[in-house]
Amino acid sequence: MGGRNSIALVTGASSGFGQAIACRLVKEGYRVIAAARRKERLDALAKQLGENLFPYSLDVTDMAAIRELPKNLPPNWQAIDILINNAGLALGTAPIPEISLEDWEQMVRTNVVGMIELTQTLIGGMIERGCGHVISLGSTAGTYPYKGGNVYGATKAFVKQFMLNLKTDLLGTPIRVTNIEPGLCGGTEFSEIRTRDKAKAKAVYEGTQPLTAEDIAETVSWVLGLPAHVNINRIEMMPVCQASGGLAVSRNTKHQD
Ligand code: NDP
Ligand code: 8X3
Repeated sequence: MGGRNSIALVTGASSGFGQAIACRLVKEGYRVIAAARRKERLDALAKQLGENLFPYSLDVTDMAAIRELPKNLPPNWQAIDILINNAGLALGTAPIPEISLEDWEQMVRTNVVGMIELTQTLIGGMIERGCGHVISLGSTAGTYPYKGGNVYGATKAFVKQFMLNLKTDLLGTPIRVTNIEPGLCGGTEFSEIRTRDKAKAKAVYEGTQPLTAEDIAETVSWVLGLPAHVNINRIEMMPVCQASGGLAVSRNTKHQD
């Protein structure tokens, strides 16, 4: 069981990392279920990549749709051994308390609740078949705080700890669990969705050489291709032009005491 002809479900495959991961895996001989809300993009991908890519319309905030997923797939696509929890987003850059509650809720529902539900839905089959790998997209934002990162960073900290705990719960099974934690990565829709402003999104990457979606796909391919007894728990990756910033100090704060 397992190996290059396994079935992988990639969420958020209509753009960015998810699309690059889906392309890379199909080219390497995996069969890929590409899931996202924008089905027309997935259909275009299927046209390009052929019958080893199965486009599937899925909103990961729709719990009923997640639970129905396995039985809605054609029988020869149901044995999903690789789950790539990639669908996710940041909304807004405002610090607390200016950020909107609606944005917070959407981030939590997508990055946290959707990821847990999908993992819970598919993990039983992996355990039964004695083979599987769950990979999630965390972020450096889940480890290093920055101004305006608030709920987005917290969702990614949740993803990191959930994956470590998942690995612990699965001890004694052959299922592998990996959290990939990239820093600055360009060429995707991430910053445009976050800032809701093309010019601001462009400015995020000015003068940098950020990671690319292909770098992330290469990392996914590497962790999957390692011998079955090797588990990469976490990978933190940044472009060479990025580093963690250290602690901040305010020199003029007014206190009551
Ligand atoms: P993109 O915005 O390019 O892609 C996000 C994908 O998620 C899209 O395919 C989108 O598809 C999908 N998605 C969003 N909401 C939902 C939903 N409710 N249901 C199903 N799919 C959804 O971003 P990236 O490729 O850059 O990011 C991918 C992941 O990597 C995210 O989890 C992000 O947090 C993480 N990340 C990104 C970094 C970066 O700098 N770019 C760095 C570190 C981590 P659709 O709209 O069609 O549903
Ligand atoms: C995306 C990276 O630094 O914009 O997760 O939060 S960052």
